[in-house]
Amino acid sequence: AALEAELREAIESGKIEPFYQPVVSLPQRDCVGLEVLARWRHPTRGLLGPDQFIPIAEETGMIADLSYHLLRQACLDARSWPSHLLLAINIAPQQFQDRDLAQRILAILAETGLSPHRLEVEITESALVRDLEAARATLTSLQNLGVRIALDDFGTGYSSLYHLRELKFDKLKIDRSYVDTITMSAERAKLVDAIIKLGSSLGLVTTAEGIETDASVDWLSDQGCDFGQGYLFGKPMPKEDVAQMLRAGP
Ligand code: G
Ligand code: G
Ligand code: G
Ligand code: MN
Ligand code: NA
Repeated sequence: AALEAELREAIESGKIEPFYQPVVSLPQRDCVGLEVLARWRHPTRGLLGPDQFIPIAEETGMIADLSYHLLRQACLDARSWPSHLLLAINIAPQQFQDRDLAQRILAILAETGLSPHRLEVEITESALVRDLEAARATLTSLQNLGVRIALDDFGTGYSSLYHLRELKFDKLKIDRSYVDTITMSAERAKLVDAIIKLGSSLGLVTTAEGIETDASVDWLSDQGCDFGQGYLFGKPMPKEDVAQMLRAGP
């Protein structure tokens, strides 16, 4: 309960900060975008990760405020990056119950001056199960204005062909629990290969998350995976480090 009150104050005073993790092309490893990952600079507990406050924000109805605050900040930061770089942001399943989600996101893009073509929204399938028609309407409004939609954490949770059939996504993100084991387990590798092929046959680009080794890069790009993300290319970092990375090259 104490943390809840502190979280509310932190959101309002801008202490929830966007960190950014590079997304790179495979096999070239050119940075093509950055994913926003929330961090809380807590005055006494140090830098807190999303697992320590996103669930609280979801339970207490603060997740929407938190997300819109982060999105606004991230759009302002992204405006100073080269214009080919995409900004990816996570939207919680619960936010899909807000009928104004697409309008709110588009209003923030307009207010900050970031082109919708530079934004990618990452959702998990839990966002789709409660009300598929509402989710379809939200996704379509965003896509019609040029925002891309990525299906995140694919391979965990539902991983339903039904969702792939019923909704049009732009990208599949393969969960890191698969990626870090592909070079150790032949069975995992076959599943990852199947996800990449499934994605490309449906016209979706694929990103593998959690890449930590050169061997994974080689294997994934041989299978046709388009993009990668992971500590091998860069950890989530504050905007100052992004600016430095972009000056230096990854
Ligand atoms: O479609 P557009 O011309 O804006 O694409 C710009 C660059 O972004 C291209 O080089 C393409 O390879 C890359 N790209 C296309 N789709 C995606 C995507 O969904 N995510 C990311 N990160 N890059 C993409
Ligand atoms: O950043 P890692 O660095 O610990 O993030 C863990 C998970 O938390 C990510 O996989 C992502 O799904 C979730 N996450 C991170 N930032 C946000 C955010 O701003 N909003 C939501 N809904 N989830 C986030
Ligand atoms: O949205 P979500 O699953 O997509 O975000 C990525 C999460 O994975 C963040 O918590 C981030 O800190 C973490 N992460 C990113 N790259 C790596 C990696 O190479 N290894 C591991 N173990 N975690 C990673
Ligand atoms: Mn994500
Ligand atoms: Na993920």
